[in-house]
Amino acid sequence: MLTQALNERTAYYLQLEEQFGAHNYHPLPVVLEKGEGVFLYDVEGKRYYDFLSGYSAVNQGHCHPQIIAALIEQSRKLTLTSRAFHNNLLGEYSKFITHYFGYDKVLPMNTGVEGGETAIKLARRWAYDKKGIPTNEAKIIFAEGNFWGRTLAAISSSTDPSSYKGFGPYMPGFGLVPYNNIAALEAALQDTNVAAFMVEPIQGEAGVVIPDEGYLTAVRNLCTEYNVLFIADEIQTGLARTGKMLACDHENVRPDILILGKALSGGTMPVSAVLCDDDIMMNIKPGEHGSTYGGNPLACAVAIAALTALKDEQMADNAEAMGKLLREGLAKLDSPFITTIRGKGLLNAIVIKHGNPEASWDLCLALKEHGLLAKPTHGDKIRFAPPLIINEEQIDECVGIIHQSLKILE
Ligand code: IF1
Repeated sequence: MLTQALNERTAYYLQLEEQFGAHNYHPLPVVLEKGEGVFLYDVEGKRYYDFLSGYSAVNQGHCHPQIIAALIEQSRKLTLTSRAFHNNLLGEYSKFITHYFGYDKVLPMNTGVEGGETAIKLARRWAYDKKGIPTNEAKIIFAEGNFWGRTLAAISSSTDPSSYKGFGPYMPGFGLVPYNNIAALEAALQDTNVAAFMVEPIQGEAGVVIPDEGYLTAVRNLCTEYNVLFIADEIQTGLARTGKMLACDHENVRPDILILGKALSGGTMPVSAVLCDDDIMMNIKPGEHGSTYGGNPLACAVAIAALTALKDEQMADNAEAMGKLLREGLAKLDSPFITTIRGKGLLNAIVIKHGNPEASWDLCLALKEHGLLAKPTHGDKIRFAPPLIINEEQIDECVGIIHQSLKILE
Protein backbone atom coordinates (compact mmCIF):
# COMPACT_ATOMS: atom_id res chain seq x y z
CA MET A 1 0.00 0.00 0.00
CA LEU A 2 1.38 3.33 -1.09
CA THR A 3 1.31 5.88 1.71
CA GLN A 4 1.77 9.59 1.28
CA ALA A 5 1.78 12.50 3.63
CA LEU A 6 -1.39 14.47 2.97
CA ASN A 7 -1.44 18.20 2.68
CA GLU A 8 -3.21 19.87 5.62
CA ARG A 9 -6.16 21.19 3.64
CA THR A 10 -6.70 17.85 1.96
CA ALA A 11 -6.51 16.06 5.31
CA TYR A 12 -9.05 18.49 6.77
CA TYR A 13 -11.69 17.74 4.13
CA LEU A 14 -11.06 14.00 4.24
CA GLN A 15 -11.52 14.07 7.99
CA LEU A 16 -14.83 15.96 7.73
CA GLU A 17 -16.26 13.40 5.32
CA GLU A 18 -14.91 10.53 7.36
CA GLN A 19 -16.47 11.82 10.57
CA PHE A 20 -19.81 13.19 9.36
CA GLY A 21 -20.56 11.33 6.14
CA ALA A 22 -21.76 7.79 5.55
CA HIS A 23 -18.97 5.49 4.50
CA ASN A 24 -20.63 4.25 1.33
CA TYR A 25 -17.69 5.16 -0.94
CA HIS A 26 -13.93 4.73 -0.98
CA PRO A 27 -12.62 7.70 -2.98
CA LEU A 28 -9.04 8.49 -3.93
CA PRO A 29 -7.50 10.91 -1.40
CA VAL A 30 -7.89 14.02 -3.54
CA VAL A 31 -10.17 16.98 -2.77
CA LEU A 32 -11.31 18.90 -5.84
CA GLU A 33 -12.52 22.46 -5.89
CA LYS A 34 -12.53 23.52 -9.51
CA GLY A 35 -13.11 22.08 -12.96
CA GLU A 36 -12.54 23.46 -16.42
CA GLY A 37 -12.83 21.42 -19.62
CA VAL A 38 -10.72 18.28 -19.31
CA PHE A 39 -9.09 19.49 -16.10
CA LEU A 40 -9.82 19.32 -12.37
CA TYR A 41 -8.01 21.31 -9.68
CA ASP A 42 -7.60 20.25 -6.06
CA VAL A 43 -7.58 22.39 -2.91
CA GLU A 44 -3.80 22.53 -3.11
CA GLY A 45 -4.00 24.12 -6.55
CA LYS A 46 -2.76 21.03 -8.38
CA ARG A 47 -4.14 20.36 -11.86
CA TYR A 48 -5.28 16.95 -13.08
CA TYR A 49 -6.59 15.41 -16.26
CA ASP A 50 -10.02 14.00 -15.40
CA PHE A 51 -10.15 10.43 -16.73
CA LEU A 52 -13.47 9.61 -15.06
CA SER A 53 -15.65 12.54 -16.18
CA GLY A 54 -18.06 12.07 -13.30
CA TYR A 55 -18.78 8.54 -14.56
CA SER A 56 -19.54 10.01 -17.99
CA ALA A 57 -21.80 12.82 -16.75
CA VAL A 58 -19.24 15.42 -17.81
CA ASN A 59 -18.87 14.39 -21.47
CA GLN A 60 -18.96 18.04 -22.55
CA GLY A 61 -16.12 18.96 -20.17
CA HIS A 62 -16.28 20.63 -16.77
CA CYS A 63 -18.26 23.85 -16.54
CA HIS A 64 -18.96 23.97 -20.27
CA PRO A 65 -19.50 27.68 -21.00
CA GLN A 66 -22.82 27.36 -22.86
CA ILE A 67 -24.25 24.87 -20.38
CA ILE A 68 -23.28 27.07 -17.44
CA ALA A 69 -24.69 30.10 -19.26
CA ALA A 70 -28.03 28.31 -19.73
CA LEU A 71 -27.97 27.24 -16.07
CA ILE A 72 -27.34 30.77 -14.82
CA GLU A 73 -29.76 32.47 -17.17
CA GLN A 74 -32.63 30.09 -16.45
CA SER A 75 -31.93 29.96 -12.71
CA ARG A 76 -32.47 33.72 -12.55
CA LYS A 77 -35.88 33.34 -14.15
CA LEU A 78 -37.61 30.16 -13.03
CA THR A 79 -36.30 26.88 -11.63
CA LEU A 80 -39.25 24.75 -10.57
CA THR A 81 -43.00 24.80 -11.08
CA SER A 82 -43.77 21.15 -10.36
CA ARG A 83 -45.90 19.36 -12.91
CA ALA A 84 -49.04 20.74 -11.30
CA PHE A 85 -48.60 23.68 -13.66
CA HIS A 86 -47.08 24.08 -17.11
CA ASN A 87 -43.80 25.89 -17.69
CA ASN A 88 -42.60 27.50 -20.89
CA LEU A 89 -39.56 25.20 -21.28
CA LEU A 90 -40.94 21.69 -20.89
CA GLY A 91 -42.77 21.73 -24.23
CA GLU A 92 -39.79 23.23 -26.09
CA TYR A 93 -37.44 20.70 -24.52
CA SER A 94 -39.79 17.79 -25.27
CA LYS A 95 -39.94 18.80 -28.92
CA PHE A 96 -36.17 19.28 -29.03
CA ILE A 97 -35.18 15.95 -27.49
CA THR A 98 -37.77 13.83 -29.30
CA HIS A 99 -36.64 15.27 -32.65
CA TYR A 100 -33.01 14.86 -31.63
CA PHE A 101 -33.42 11.11 -31.00
CA GLY A 102 -36.41 10.31 -33.21
CA TYR A 103 -39.12 9.22 -30.77
CA ASP A 104 -42.74 10.31 -30.36
CA LYS A 105 -42.51 11.24 -26.69
CA VAL A 106 -40.24 11.87 -23.72
CA LEU A 107 -40.83 11.32 -20.00
CA PRO A 108 -38.45 13.49 -17.94
CA MET A 109 -36.97 12.29 -14.65
CA ASN A 110 -33.87 13.20 -12.63
CA THR A 111 -31.40 10.44 -11.82
CA GLY A 112 -30.41 7.58 -14.06
CA VAL A 113 -31.94 4.98 -11.81
CA GLU A 114 -35.29 6.78 -11.98
CA GLY A 115 -34.99 6.55 -15.75
CA GLY A 116 -34.59 2.78 -15.39
CA GLU A 117 -37.53 2.53 -13.00
CA THR A 118 -39.63 4.56 -15.44
CA ALA A 119 -38.69 2.36 -18.40
CA ILE A 120 -39.66 -0.77 -16.47
CA LYS A 121 -42.99 0.73 -15.38
CA LEU A 122 -43.69 1.67 -19.00
CA ALA A 123 -42.83 -1.86 -20.11
CA ARG A 124 -45.03 -3.48 -17.48
CA ARG A 125 -47.95 -1.22 -18.33
CA TRP A 126 -47.51 -1.90 -22.04
CA ALA A 127 -47.40 -5.62 -21.27
CA TYR A 128 -50.81 -5.48 -19.52
CA ASP A 129 -52.54 -2.95 -21.76
CA LYS A 130 -51.15 -3.91 -25.17
CA LYS A 131 -49.50 -7.32 -25.12
CA GLY A 132 -52.19 -8.91 -22.94
CA ILE A 133 -49.99 -10.41 -20.24
CA PRO A 134 -52.12 -11.43 -17.20
CA THR A 135 -52.10 -8.89 -14.32
CA ASN A 136 -48.93 -8.93 -12.20
CA GLU A 137 -47.34 -11.65 -14.33
CA ALA A 138 -45.04 -9.48 -16.47
CA LYS A 139 -41.34 -10.36 -16.49
CA ILE A 140 -38.38 -8.16 -17.29
CA ILE A 141 -35.16 -9.85 -18.41
CA PHE A 142 -31.75 -8.32 -17.64
CA ALA A 143 -28.20 -9.30 -18.53
CA GLU A 144 -25.85 -10.65 -15.89
CA GLY A 145 -23.35 -7.99 -14.84
CA ASN A 146 -25.90 -5.21 -15.37
CA PHE A 147 -25.75 -1.99 -13.38
CA TRP A 148 -28.53 0.55 -13.44
CA GLY A 149 -28.38 2.15 -10.02
CA ARG A 150 -29.02 1.66 -6.35
CA THR A 151 -32.77 1.53 -5.77
CA LEU A 152 -34.39 -1.64 -4.47
CA ALA A 153 -35.58 -2.53 -7.99
CA ALA A 154 -32.14 -1.89 -9.49
CA ILE A 155 -30.32 -4.05 -6.96
CA SER A 156 -32.96 -6.75 -7.41
CA SER A 157 -31.66 -7.36 -10.94
CA SER A 158 -28.01 -7.17 -9.89
CA THR A 159 -25.59 -10.11 -9.96
CA ASP A 160 -23.03 -8.20 -7.87
CA PRO A 161 -23.30 -9.16 -4.17
CA SER A 162 -21.83 -5.81 -3.06
CA SER A 163 -24.89 -4.20 -4.67
CA TYR A 164 -27.65 -6.53 -3.43
CA LYS A 165 -26.38 -8.47 -0.42
CA GLY A 166 -28.11 -7.61 2.85
CA PHE A 167 -30.81 -5.45 1.25
CA GLY A 168 -33.52 -8.03 0.55
CA PRO A 169 -36.32 -8.89 0.01
CA TYR A 170 -36.04 -8.24 -3.70
CA MET A 171 -38.39 -7.18 -6.51
CA PRO A 172 -40.17 -10.13 -8.14
CA GLY A 173 -40.69 -10.47 -11.88
CA PHE A 174 -37.07 -10.10 -12.92
CA GLY A 175 -35.00 -12.65 -14.83
CA LEU A 176 -31.37 -12.86 -15.90
CA VAL A 177 -29.50 -14.14 -18.93
CA PRO A 178 -25.74 -14.04 -19.59
CA TYR A 179 -24.61 -10.87 -21.40
CA ASN A 180 -23.63 -11.20 -25.04
CA ASN A 181 -25.48 -14.52 -25.33
CA ILE A 182 -28.23 -14.54 -27.93
CA ALA A 183 -29.15 -18.21 -27.52
CA ALA A 184 -29.80 -17.66 -23.79
CA LEU A 185 -31.93 -14.62 -24.55
CA GLU A 186 -33.97 -16.55 -27.11
CA ALA A 187 -34.52 -19.32 -24.57
CA ALA A 188 -35.74 -16.77 -21.99
CA LEU A 189 -38.11 -15.20 -24.52
CA GLN A 190 -39.99 -18.50 -24.87
CA ASP A 191 -41.85 -17.39 -21.74
CA THR A 192 -44.83 -15.47 -23.12
CA ASN A 193 -45.00 -13.32 -19.99
CA VAL A 194 -41.76 -11.54 -20.84
CA ALA A 195 -42.46 -7.83 -21.37
CA ALA A 196 -38.97 -6.48 -21.98
CA PHE A 197 -35.24 -7.06 -22.17
CA MET A 198 -33.30 -4.23 -20.56
CA VAL A 199 -29.63 -4.03 -21.48
CA GLU A 200 -26.60 -1.73 -21.66
CA PRO A 201 -25.09 -1.65 -25.18
CA ILE A 202 -21.72 -1.76 -23.41
CA GLN A 203 -21.65 -2.80 -19.75
CA GLY A 204 -20.02 0.03 -17.83
CA GLU A 205 -19.85 -0.99 -14.21
CA ALA A 206 -18.96 -4.56 -15.21
CA GLY A 207 -15.68 -3.08 -16.51
CA VAL A 208 -16.48 -1.75 -19.99
CA VAL A 209 -17.61 -5.08 -21.41
CA ILE A 210 -18.20 -4.81 -25.15
CA PRO A 211 -20.47 -7.44 -26.70
CA ASP A 212 -19.66 -9.13 -30.02
CA GLU A 213 -20.49 -7.19 -33.14
CA GLY A 214 -24.02 -8.11 -34.14
CA TYR A 215 -25.26 -8.62 -30.57
CA LEU A 216 -27.44 -5.51 -30.51
CA THR A 217 -28.83 -6.33 -33.96
CA ALA A 218 -29.68 -9.84 -32.80
CA VAL A 219 -31.29 -8.47 -29.62
CA ARG A 220 -33.38 -6.10 -31.74
CA ASN A 221 -34.48 -8.90 -34.06
CA LEU A 222 -35.36 -11.30 -31.24
CA CYS A 223 -37.34 -8.67 -29.35
CA THR A 224 -39.31 -7.88 -32.50
CA GLU A 225 -39.89 -11.57 -33.24
CA TYR A 226 -41.17 -12.32 -29.71
CA ASN A 227 -43.07 -9.03 -29.23
CA VAL A 228 -40.84 -8.04 -26.33
CA LEU A 229 -39.67 -4.47 -25.73
CA PHE A 230 -35.97 -3.72 -26.19
CA ILE A 231 -34.98 -1.24 -23.47
CA ALA A 232 -31.53 0.28 -23.98
CA ASP A 233 -29.86 1.71 -20.89
CA GLU A 234 -27.71 4.36 -22.58
CA ILE A 235 -27.28 6.36 -19.38
CA GLN A 236 -23.54 5.80 -19.54
CA THR A 237 -22.94 4.79 -23.17
CA GLY A 238 -25.15 7.44 -24.76
CA LEU A 239 -24.52 11.08 -25.60
CA ALA A 240 -21.40 10.63 -27.73
CA ARG A 241 -19.35 8.73 -25.13
CA THR A 242 -18.61 5.70 -27.34
CA GLY A 243 -17.99 7.60 -30.58
CA LYS A 244 -21.62 7.76 -31.77
CA MET A 245 -24.50 9.77 -30.33
CA LEU A 246 -25.86 6.45 -28.98
CA ALA A 247 -23.94 3.20 -28.61
CA CYS A 248 -26.89 1.53 -30.41
CA ASP A 249 -25.98 3.67 -33.45
CA HIS A 250 -22.86 1.54 -33.96
CA GLU A 251 -25.23 -1.17 -35.22
CA ASN A 252 -27.99 1.15 -36.41
CA VAL A 253 -30.52 -0.41 -34.08
CA ARG A 254 -33.40 1.50 -32.53
CA PRO A 255 -34.50 0.42 -29.06
CA ASP A 256 -38.21 0.57 -28.19
CA ILE A 257 -37.37 2.44 -25.00
CA LEU A 258 -34.26 4.61 -24.67
CA ILE A 259 -32.97 5.73 -21.27
CA LEU A 260 -30.62 8.70 -21.00
CA GLY A 261 -29.08 10.44 -17.99
CA LYS A 262 -25.68 11.60 -16.77
CA ALA A 263 -24.35 13.88 -19.56
CA LEU A 264 -27.87 15.05 -20.38
CA SER A 265 -27.01 17.92 -18.04
CA GLY A 266 -23.26 17.99 -18.67
CA GLY A 267 -22.64 17.25 -15.01
CA THR A 268 -24.54 20.21 -13.59
CA MET A 269 -27.62 18.55 -12.08
CA PRO A 270 -29.47 15.22 -12.20
CA VAL A 271 -31.43 15.06 -15.45
CA SER A 272 -32.65 11.83 -17.03
CA ALA A 273 -35.10 11.03 -19.80
CA VAL A 274 -37.04 8.06 -21.12
CA LEU A 275 -37.93 8.15 -24.80
CA CYS A 276 -40.36 5.91 -26.67
CA ASP A 277 -43.26 6.01 -29.10
CA ASP A 278 -46.94 6.63 -28.32
CA ASP A 279 -47.88 2.93 -28.37
CA ILE A 280 -45.79 2.53 -25.18
CA MET A 281 -45.82 6.00 -23.62
CA MET A 282 -49.54 6.72 -23.90
CA ASN A 283 -50.53 3.82 -21.65
CA ILE A 284 -49.50 5.84 -18.60
CA LYS A 285 -52.24 8.29 -17.63
CA PRO A 286 -52.18 11.45 -15.48
CA GLY A 287 -51.30 10.72 -11.87
CA GLU A 288 -49.74 7.33 -12.58
CA HIS A 289 -46.07 8.34 -12.65
CA GLY A 290 -43.85 11.37 -12.13
CA SER A 291 -41.54 13.27 -9.82
CA THR A 292 -41.37 16.69 -8.18
CA TYR A 293 -38.29 17.79 -10.12
CA GLY A 294 -38.81 15.87 -13.38
CA GLY A 295 -39.25 18.29 -16.29
CA ASN A 296 -38.32 21.37 -14.27
CA PRO A 297 -37.52 24.41 -16.41
CA LEU A 298 -33.93 24.64 -15.18
CA ALA A 299 -33.27 21.03 -16.20
CA CYS A 300 -34.96 21.60 -19.57
CA ALA A 301 -32.80 24.65 -20.36
CA VAL A 302 -29.64 22.86 -19.27
CA ALA A 303 -30.44 19.70 -21.24
CA ILE A 304 -31.07 21.65 -24.44
CA ALA A 305 -27.67 23.34 -24.00
CA ALA A 306 -25.96 20.05 -23.15
CA LEU A 307 -27.37 18.28 -26.22
CA THR A 308 -26.61 21.27 -28.44
CA ALA A 309 -22.97 21.31 -27.32
CA LEU A 310 -22.56 17.62 -28.17
CA LYS A 311 -23.61 18.19 -31.78
CA ASP A 312 -22.12 21.65 -32.33
CA GLU A 313 -18.71 20.52 -31.17
CA GLN A 314 -18.93 17.12 -32.92
CA MET A 315 -18.07 15.35 -29.72
CA ALA A 316 -19.03 11.89 -31.02
CA ASP A 317 -16.47 12.12 -33.83
CA ASN A 318 -13.84 13.44 -31.45
CA ALA A 319 -14.54 10.63 -28.98
CA GLU A 320 -14.13 8.09 -31.78
CA ALA A 321 -10.80 9.58 -32.96
CA MET A 322 -9.32 10.27 -29.52
CA GLY A 323 -10.39 6.83 -28.25
CA LYS A 324 -8.44 5.18 -31.06
CA LEU A 325 -5.38 7.31 -30.27
CA LEU A 326 -5.61 6.51 -26.58
CA ARG A 327 -5.88 2.75 -27.11
CA GLU A 328 -3.04 2.81 -29.68
CA GLY A 329 -0.88 4.84 -27.30
CA LEU A 330 -1.56 2.44 -24.43
CA ALA A 331 -0.83 -0.58 -26.63
CA LYS A 332 2.52 0.94 -27.66
CA LEU A 333 3.56 1.14 -24.00
CA ASP A 334 3.64 -2.65 -24.18
CA SER A 335 3.43 -2.85 -20.37
CA PRO A 336 3.69 -6.31 -18.84
CA PHE A 337 1.19 -5.12 -16.20
CA ILE A 338 -1.59 -4.28 -18.65
CA THR A 339 -3.22 -7.48 -19.87
CA THR A 340 -6.18 -5.92 -21.66
CA ILE A 341 -6.96 -2.58 -23.27
CA ARG A 342 -10.55 -2.31 -24.39
CA GLY A 343 -13.13 0.30 -25.17
CA LYS A 344 -15.15 2.18 -27.73
CA GLY A 345 -14.73 5.87 -28.28
CA LEU A 346 -13.73 7.36 -24.93
CA LEU A 347 -15.28 4.63 -22.77
CA ASN A 348 -12.18 2.55 -22.05
CA ALA A 349 -10.73 0.24 -19.45
CA ILE A 350 -7.45 -1.50 -18.84
CA VAL A 351 -6.99 -4.67 -16.83
CA ILE A 352 -3.97 -4.78 -14.52
CA LYS A 353 -2.10 -8.00 -13.78
CA HIS A 354 0.26 -7.91 -10.82
CA GLY A 355 1.20 -10.06 -7.84
CA ASN A 356 0.02 -7.33 -5.48
CA PRO A 357 -3.80 -7.15 -5.26
CA GLU A 358 -3.50 -3.42 -4.45
CA ALA A 359 -1.66 -2.78 -7.72
CA SER A 360 -4.43 -0.91 -9.54
CA TRP A 361 -5.13 1.27 -6.48
CA ASP A 362 -1.42 2.03 -6.21
CA LEU A 363 -1.29 2.80 -9.93
CA CYS A 364 -4.20 5.24 -9.53
CA LEU A 365 -2.34 6.95 -6.66
CA ALA A 366 0.72 7.23 -8.90
CA LEU A 367 -1.43 8.60 -11.73
CA LYS A 368 -2.78 11.17 -9.30
CA GLU A 369 0.76 12.18 -8.33
CA HIS A 370 1.56 12.63 -12.02
CA GLY A 371 -1.60 14.67 -12.64
CA LEU A 372 -4.25 12.26 -13.91
CA LEU A 373 -7.35 11.07 -12.03
CA ALA A 374 -8.77 7.61 -12.62
CA LYS A 375 -10.45 5.09 -10.36
CA PRO A 376 -10.00 1.33 -10.07
CA THR A 377 -13.09 -0.90 -10.25
CA HIS A 378 -13.51 -4.55 -9.35
CA GLY A 379 -9.94 -4.66 -8.07
CA ASP A 380 -8.00 -5.06 -11.28
CA LYS A 381 -9.64 -2.71 -13.79
CA ILE A 382 -9.11 1.01 -14.36
CA ARG A 383 -11.51 3.08 -16.46
CA PHE A 384 -10.10 5.70 -18.81
CA ALA A 385 -12.97 7.98 -19.78
CA PRO A 386 -11.92 11.63 -20.19
CA PRO A 387 -14.30 14.39 -21.30
CA LEU A 388 -15.04 14.17 -25.04
CA ILE A 389 -13.39 17.52 -25.78
CA ILE A 390 -9.89 16.18 -25.13
CA ASN A 391 -7.46 16.79 -28.01
CA GLU A 392 -4.60 14.86 -29.59
CA GLU A 393 -1.83 16.68 -27.75
CA GLN A 394 -3.57 16.07 -24.43
CA ILE A 395 -4.05 12.36 -25.19
CA ASP A 396 -0.31 12.11 -25.91
CA GLU A 397 0.50 13.82 -22.63
CA CYS A 398 -1.86 11.48 -20.77
CA VAL A 399 -0.30 8.38 -22.33
CA GLY A 400 3.03 9.77 -21.13
CA ILE A 401 1.65 10.19 -17.61
CA ILE A 402 0.35 6.61 -17.65
CA HIS A 403 3.75 5.42 -18.92
CA GLN A 404 5.57 7.22 -16.08
CA SER A 405 3.09 5.99 -13.46
CA LEU A 406 3.36 2.34 -14.48
CA LYS A 407 6.92 2.39 -13.15
CA ILE A 408 5.45 2.21 -9.65
CA LEU A 409 4.52 -1.42 -10.38
CA GLU A 410 8.05 -2.50 -11.30
C1 IF1 B 1 -22.27 5.30 -8.32
C2 IF1 B 1 -20.10 2.41 -12.14
C3 IF1 B 1 -20.37 4.13 -13.81
C4 IF1 B 1 -25.15 3.44 -15.08
C5 IF1 B 1 -26.03 2.88 -16.00
C6 IF1 B 1 -27.89 3.60 -14.75
C7 IF1 B 1 -27.08 4.20 -13.79
C8 IF1 B 1 -25.69 4.11 -13.95
C9 IF1 B 1 -25.50 2.16 -17.19
C10 IF1 B 1 -27.69 4.91 -12.61
C11 IF1 B 1 -24.82 4.67 -12.94
C12 IF1 B 1 -22.77 4.86 -11.86
C13 IF1 B 1 -23.30 5.36 -10.57
C14 IF1 B 1 -22.06 5.58 -9.76
C15 IF1 B 1 -21.01 4.68 -10.31
C16 IF1 B 1 -21.44 4.48 -11.70
C17 IF1 B 1 -20.67 3.70 -12.60
F1 IF1 B 1 -18.95 2.59 -11.53
F2 IF1 B 1 -20.91 1.78 -11.35
F3 IF1 B 1 -19.86 1.64 -13.19
F4 IF1 B 1 -20.92 5.10 -14.34
F5 IF1 B 1 -19.48 3.55 -14.48
N1 IF1 B 1 -27.36 2.96 -15.80
N2 IF1 B 1 -23.57 4.53 -12.94
O1 IF1 B 1 -23.82 3.33 -15.25
O2 IF1 B 1 -27.57 6.28 -12.71
O3 IF1 B 1 -28.96 6.82 -10.70
O4 IF1 B 1 -26.49 6.97 -10.54
O5 IF1 B 1 -27.79 8.62 -11.94
O6 IF1 B 1 -21.47 5.86 -7.55
O7 IF1 B 1 -23.16 4.53 -7.94
P1 IF1 B 1 -27.72 7.22 -11.38
